[in-house]
Amino acid sequence: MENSNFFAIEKELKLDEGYQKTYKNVDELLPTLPRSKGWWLDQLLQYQGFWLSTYGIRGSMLIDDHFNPRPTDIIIATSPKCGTTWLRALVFSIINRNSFDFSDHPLRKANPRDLVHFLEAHIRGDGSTAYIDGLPSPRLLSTHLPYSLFPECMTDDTSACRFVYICRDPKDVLVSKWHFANKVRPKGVPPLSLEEAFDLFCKGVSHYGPFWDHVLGYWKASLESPKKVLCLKYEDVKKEPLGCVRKVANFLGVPFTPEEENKEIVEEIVKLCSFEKMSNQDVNKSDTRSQEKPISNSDFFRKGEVGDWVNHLSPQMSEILDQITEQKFQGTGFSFH
Ligand code: PAP
Repeated sequence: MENSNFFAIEKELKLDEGYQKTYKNVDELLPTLPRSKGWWLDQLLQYQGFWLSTYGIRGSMLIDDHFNPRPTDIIIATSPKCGTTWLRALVFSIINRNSFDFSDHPLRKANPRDLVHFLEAHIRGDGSTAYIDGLPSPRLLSTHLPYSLFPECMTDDTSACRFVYICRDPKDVLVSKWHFANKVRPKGVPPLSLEEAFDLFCKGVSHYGPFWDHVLGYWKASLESPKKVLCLKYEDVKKEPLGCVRKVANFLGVPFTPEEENKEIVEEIVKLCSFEKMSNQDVNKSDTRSQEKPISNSDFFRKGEVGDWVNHLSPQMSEILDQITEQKFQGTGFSFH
């Protein structure tokens, strides 16, 4: 969500020349980009092939110019509504499994987005990278940015930082996104109809979309650099949560020891991060929204099911989406089945 005064406040801070230059470049670029209707408050702008809010574009340009990646960085990457909250919780609990007791775990008291920082947002904080520069290693950072928008120093084979990506059947993504949009649209703005959401989504006009190009960027990177990028599917994590948690731990170089297996730590993690458990934590039931936090914790928990699209999309809509998906993924080796 945009806060129109935020950028102005940042610019009032005395940032060094390098930042001033990036902000100037952003200012000059934004008016030149193609625009389309947004899903809630903001318009979406087409930047390097993807539809982003001004917030995302600014974040990407700041990352390009000022982010200092570390070899130990773990980037949790998602296209919105593919399981960001879930993956943040899973990776956080895998990485920190020796630091906390499961009966008194931070995930019982905090929403995952307060534990795993959103890279595009925190890159600016006070307008600089100071906040994320100060985080201890290994840093867990979350992003919605497409893989192609990351600088080479993060994506080339010489950099050791890793990306864990999760994607989901676009029919469920559309339905989840449509519900979310209507929850967070400002009061007084008429609801977004499912038909309109469907049209925008199919045209690729959704946050960080086209959805399919987002998936393909990470999928191809996972084939080219399997040690750097791991691609998961929401449906697989639902079906085989234990296997997927082990896979993520292996990928991140922190496999479960036989002792941990005996103590059923993997089972504990899966239970702690399950939709049922998380959506019932008091902190995640909070539906308080404010100008600083326009999206409440409870907005990230709806049904958490595979295939809920069937209750919303017409057979024709689902057929069209399946056709687009088939065409886009043809010959890539990727599919949702
Ligand atoms: P974001 O990308 O905007 O941060 P994200 O967390 O990816 O949102 O999406 C929310 C979806 O994940 C919701 O899906 P639904 O609308 O189809 O229900 C939400 O219910 C689901 N979700 C949240 N937490 C979990 C979880 N622990 N397990 C499974 N699904 C979850």
